[in-house]
Order: sequence, then C-alpha cells, then structure tokens
Amino acid sequence: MGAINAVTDLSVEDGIAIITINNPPVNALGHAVRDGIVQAMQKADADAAVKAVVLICEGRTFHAGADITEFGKPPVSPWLPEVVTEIENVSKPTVAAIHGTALGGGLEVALGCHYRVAVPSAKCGLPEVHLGLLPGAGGTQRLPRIVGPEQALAMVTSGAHIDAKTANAAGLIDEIVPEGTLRASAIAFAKKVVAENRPLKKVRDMNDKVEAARGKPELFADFRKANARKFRGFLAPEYNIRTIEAAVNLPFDEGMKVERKLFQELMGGVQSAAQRYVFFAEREVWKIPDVPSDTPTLPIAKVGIIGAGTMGGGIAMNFANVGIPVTLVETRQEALERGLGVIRKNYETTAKRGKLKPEDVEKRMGLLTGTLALEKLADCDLVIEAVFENMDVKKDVFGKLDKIVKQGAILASNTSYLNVNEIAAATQRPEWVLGLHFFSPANVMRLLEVVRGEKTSKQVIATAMQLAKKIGKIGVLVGVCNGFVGNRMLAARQAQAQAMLMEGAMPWDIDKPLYDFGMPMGPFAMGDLAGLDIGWSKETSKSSTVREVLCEMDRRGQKTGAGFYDYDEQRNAKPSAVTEKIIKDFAAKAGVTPRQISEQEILERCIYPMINEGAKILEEKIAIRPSDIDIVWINGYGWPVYRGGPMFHADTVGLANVVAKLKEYGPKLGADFSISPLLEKLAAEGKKFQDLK
Ligand code: T1G
Repeated sequence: MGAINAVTDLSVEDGIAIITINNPPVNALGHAVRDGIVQAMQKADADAAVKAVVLICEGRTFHAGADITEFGKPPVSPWLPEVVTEIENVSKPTVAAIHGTALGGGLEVALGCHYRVAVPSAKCGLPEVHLGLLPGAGGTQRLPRIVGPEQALAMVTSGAHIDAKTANAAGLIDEIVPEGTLRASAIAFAKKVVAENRPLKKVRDMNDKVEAARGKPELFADFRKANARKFRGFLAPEYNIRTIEAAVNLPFDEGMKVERKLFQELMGGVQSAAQRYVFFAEREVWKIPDVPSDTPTLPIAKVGIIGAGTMGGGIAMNFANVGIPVTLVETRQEALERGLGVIRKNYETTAKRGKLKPEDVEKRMGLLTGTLALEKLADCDLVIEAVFENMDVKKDVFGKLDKIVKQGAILASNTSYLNVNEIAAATQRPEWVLGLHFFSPANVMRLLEVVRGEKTSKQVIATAMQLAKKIGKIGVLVGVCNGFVGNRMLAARQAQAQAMLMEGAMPWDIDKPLYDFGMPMGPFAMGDLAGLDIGWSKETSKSSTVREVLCEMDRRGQKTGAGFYDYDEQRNAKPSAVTEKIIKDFAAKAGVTPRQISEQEILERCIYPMINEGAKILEEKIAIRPSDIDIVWINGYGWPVYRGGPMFHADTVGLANVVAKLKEYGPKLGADFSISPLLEKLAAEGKKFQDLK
C-alpha cells in the first residue's frame, strides 16, 4: 500500500494493516496526521484482506497530543473528534501501539481504538488542563468509562502522566509488551484478537463504571472541596470536573456535546491563551541566540558550595538529587552540622510523605561532604558561593577560590542582586565566572536565573543552561544589573506598595487585590513569611520605616506571631490595629492626608511599574525576550500561570492602556520614575511585547 501522505504510511502484513505515523518531533496530531489516519483507516476497513489494524508512530513517541501550534487558527477538517469516531467505527479490531507519551489527543486517539498495547516505559495522560483546556476529542467521556470517574477526575485535573503499569492496572492498556518489540508485538496482539474473535471494544459503549457513580454527587462535591485551594483562580480544572460529571450523568453523545461546549469556551478564553503562551515560552528560554545548541559543554561531576545556610543547603540538594557529589564549606563546625542537619531533615520529611525511599535519603546524604577547609574544593568542576550578601565578602571569597580551584572549573555566585562583573573581576579568570541565582527554598523553586557576566564564555553559559535542565530547573539567561530580572521588577512593585501605605492604604488593603489577582500572597504577607528582620539589625535600626518600627517591637513576621499582620496559633493572618497606628503616625508625621485607594489603582500601581521595568530590562538586553521575563515571574515569584506573566498580561490589557495609566499615576510613582521608551513606542504603534521577536 505505501504512503498515504507525507506523514502517514499504510502497509499490510499477513492480514494486519499497519498505519505508521511519522511527524517529528512528537507526532502531534496536526492536519496532515489527522487526514492521514482517516484515509488509512478507511482504506484498511475497505480492504477485505485486512483482518485488523495497528496504529503506531515512528520516532520518540506516540502522538503527544493535538498540534498546539494550530490552536487559535481556523480549524481544518477532519477534526480530531471525527478522527476518533472514524477509528472507533472501523469494522475490524483496531489496536493502538503506544511508546513514549500518549498525551491529550494522542490518548484520545488510542481510546478510539478498540485495544491498546504499550511498552513498559510508555506513559499516558490528558494534560490539557496545563494548557487551560480540557480533552476535546472524547477523552472526558471515554476515559471515565475505562478507569472510572474517580481516577478520570484525578487525571484530567492534574494532567499527570501515568506509567504503563498503572494504566494497565486501570484497564487503559490491554497488554504490556516487551520494550523494543512494540511493532511486532502489536501485530501479534491484533492477530490474537482476530483468532479469538474478540469483540470490537468500543469505549463509548462501556457504561458500567459511569452508571455505578450515577446519583453520587458527593463524589464531585468532595473532590471540588478537597482541591479548592489548588485550583484557585484557574477555570480549566472546574470545567474538566463538569465534563466528568456529564460522563456520569448523561448518555455518551450528550456528554460529548457538553465536552465540546466547555472546550470551546476555554479555547476562546484568555487563560488558555496565556497557558499555551507559557508552554512555548518554557521551551524558548533554552534558545540563546549567540550560544548555538551544539556549543560544547563541560562535564560537572563534582560541585563545591560555600555556605551551608538555607540557600547553600537547598542548592546542594539539587545536585545530590541527581547523583552529583557536593562538598559543602562552612566557617564553623556548628554551622556545618546545622546545615547538614537541615538537609537530612528535609529529605526525611520527603520520605515520610512517601516521595522518597529511606535508602535514597542515605544515598543522597552520602553524596554530601562537609568541611571547614576551602582547599577541599580544589578539584571541583563547579563552585557555587552562597555566603552573606556583601560585595567585600564575595570578592574575598572569589579571590581565594581563584587561587585554590583548578583551572577550567566554573565559579558561580548565588547573589540575588550584586554586580557579577565586579565579583568576576576579583579573579584572573572572569570568563569562567557567572551568577547562578537560585530561589528559596532552592531545592523546591524551579527558577534559576543564570547571570551572564560581560566576560562569561559561551561554553560556561551553555554548560550552566544544560546543568539547570539536569537539576530540574528552568534556567533563564539574564544580564548583570541590580536585581537582575526578578528582583529588579519586584523592587518597582515594592516601592509602590510602600508608597501607598503612606497615602492611606493598609497592608491588607494592598495585599488583597494582588491575592485576588492570583498571586500566592501580597507584598506584606510575603514580608511576614520571609521575616521582616532580613537585613535588619537592632544596632542600626532608627525607627525610620514602618518595617524598622515593627522589628524594634519584635513584630518580625509569622515567626514572632506578629508583623504587618497579627497571627493566631494556626498562623492565620488578621489586620493589626498596632500596625495601623504605626502607619497612620508615619503618614501624619509626613503631613499626608490619608485617602481611600481603590483596589484597581492598587493593582495597577503594583503591576504596571513592574511591566515598565520589564520593558527597560528588554531595552538594556538584560533579558533576551519578553517571554523570558514571564517565565521568571511565573517560576520565581508565583505569578499566576493563567495570566501568562507580567509582559503577556500587559499585552492582554493593551500597552496603550498601561502607558495611559502610568501617565495618570505619574507623580505618585516617584520622582525618579520614567516610562520606558520601548513601552511608549510599542504602545504608540499599537503593538504588543509578543511582536518583539
Ligand atoms: N504540539 C505542537 N508542538 C509540540 C507539542 C504539541 N502537542 N508537544 C511538544 N511539541 C514541541 C515542543 O514545542 C518542542 O518544540 C518539541 O516538540 C519537543 O518538545 C483535542 C486539545 C511530549 C512530554 O499538552 O508535554 O491534545 O522547542 O521540548 O521535554 O484534547 O513536549 O523543539 O521547537 O517539550 O521531551 C495535549 C505537550 C495537547 C503535551 C515531550 N498535549 N507536550 O517533552 O520535549 S492539547 C500536551 C509535552 C490536546 C485535545 C487537546 C512535551 C512532551 P521545539 P519538548 P520533551
């Protein structure tokens, strides 16, 4: 038979038709693939010599879903639901042969087949919720009919990929076949189905599990309640729940109508547009225009970390987690033991939660060596300094490292805002120096700002980005400036939050609109969580700010039961009359007449100066592209992914509106505030940050 089209091949072997799709990199179900499958299924169905059909993909994976690059464009028939129905209605057994990841529309295509076989390493999932969507080709109606509504609810709202063994146990995969034998085993399985005259198992007709859940609304009510906090602000999880409810309560075709309606609502919405933008943005960050992807990288087999405090310890765990031995250096034995103790406690907590085997706790602790001798770092491939944020201390450490550590090793600073070029200049090898800015807790937060110094070599950059991926981080390359990308923009927001305190807003008035916007918490609640005494000392405190006065009163945040807020035993925050009086006293001393500030003004004055700072960061080439800035904020500062990040949000609001508001707030934004020329230019041209390629 041969090629059906550029991506689809149809062959017949001993009565079994094999439809082979080859659409790299992930066999996404773009138009050609959909059309190819339909044509091939029709040909196989019409061929009397064909007794059964196998659908298999070339390359690294079975279909990893619909082609996301086609979203937002006019859909071209055959649509994916039609493809699935076409497969289901073939009059001969159809078998999906799964390897890699059968995801989204890919799993839906497999659910249209009458049988599914997979190799042990295969994974299945419906991750559409991560794109602000839901499965739109029958997955919400077919999956619960196979795995039951409970597991279907968990799968469509978490988007988790389940392994072949679990899928087999759940009835999703009919047979696990040996690794490397997929094609032959699938053909053998198809022959067995024919020989045993097994029925055409149409999933749409398998109603036992959904009918069993009928009349049990508590299943959904409990699920919603249990996940309310996690799903806060997102639309897609709730929509996914409704489709599973429809699968339980309605006949298949009625349920499909509900799926289609809810799918189109989400597809047309800003949340999905934002999450699809983030999908591609997370893949763009790794592409450095002047550092080709084939730039040779350096092996990192041994890492040294200076400072076993909160950051140093968290950073060390990232390397131990991937099997890289780490030497931790401290100045005092007591500090070293405390640091290693915290790491062990973290691992043991993870093990208690069943997310780590006890033997793995020991294995990882076994990769950590503590020492008071800097000389022990001589043969490290990478040394990361995580000491006190003071330039003189940093330069002293780098000067010593320069003399101790072997040539060809990378020297990195975990500084969160200091000048990396100045630190590098404290060595004779600035081309081997860069910043690796981890976020606290460093073993949890996904973001890593990779700070490129003016002399950092391309090989060191390529190595750092590759290492970021290896330790499970999202590496974003940024340039040297005060606070790099994240903290520089945060400072712009904090300045406005502080300013509005003096104008009449209370901390809780400012935190609320940011929380409602989707941030995990506002600036003042965040301050209380981190501790108001970071960088504060009783000795130098002069009661010159609200924060200083609070610290002087031992209101240092959650840890002291009071800060900007008062906290109960369960650490629930409530507005504080004490803080209110302190703020009013400050405002009175400044001669300010407090005024009511609207939530909209608070939100805009917190976010728009950030966006403006983001535009300046692009002008200064501190960030490569606007979407990198968005990835920093989503993965480092809790910006809600369904709003795409500050720069995407600006495009959604309209740059002209942002500029107009910044001009309207003008004097309130501070004497040294100025609007970014790039932002003004794009606004004037009616353009978006996304137009900046
Ligand atoms: N469509 C288009 N391009 C895709 C794609 C997709 N579904 N998946 C991956 N790519 C591109 C990606 O942009 C990158 O391109 C390259 O493939 C390698 O990806 C109706 C509505 C499969 C686990 O959500 O989770 O089906 O950067 O770097 O780390 O119900 O890709 O090289 O140019 O991520 O090995 C549902 C999305 C779609 C799965 C592989 N499916 N993909 O991870 O490689 S919605 C998904 C992934 C849907 C239907 C609905 C991962 C992966 P480039 P990569 P990876």
